[in-house]
Amino acid sequence: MSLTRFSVSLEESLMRQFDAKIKAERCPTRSKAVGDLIRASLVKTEWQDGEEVAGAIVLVYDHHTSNIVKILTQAQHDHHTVIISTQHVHLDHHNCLEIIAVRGQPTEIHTLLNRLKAIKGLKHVSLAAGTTGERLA
Ligand code: NI
Repeated sequence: MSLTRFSVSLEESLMRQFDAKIKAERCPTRSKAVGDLIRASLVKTEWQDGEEVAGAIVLVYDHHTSNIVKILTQAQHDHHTVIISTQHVHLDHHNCLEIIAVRGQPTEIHTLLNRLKAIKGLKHVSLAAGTTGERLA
């Protein structure tokens, strides 16, 4: 991978804030931190532009909640085209963690996400909006 140098002009206060942030996050260099920001921005654009993307939906729920397992299974079957796999972890006697790996069009993934968010009894629903990596250096 060839590297290119470029210079950036920023307000001093913004640069100080950025340096404090990357120090706190133990990022080794400014170059790595800037590269990460650029990649995150490109991934965000992939989601906005309707490119094929990948990610994970995380759910936490009490499996004793009436019909919730049945409702979740039905929702996942209805959106099977964007679901790669589902991992179910029994956290304790009551709580389950489910990680749904997704790949496909952002609109279809958001349709699934919104359907899951509408289910009563879920304690947590979140999306890690990732990338297939195909369009990123
Ligand atoms: Ni469970």
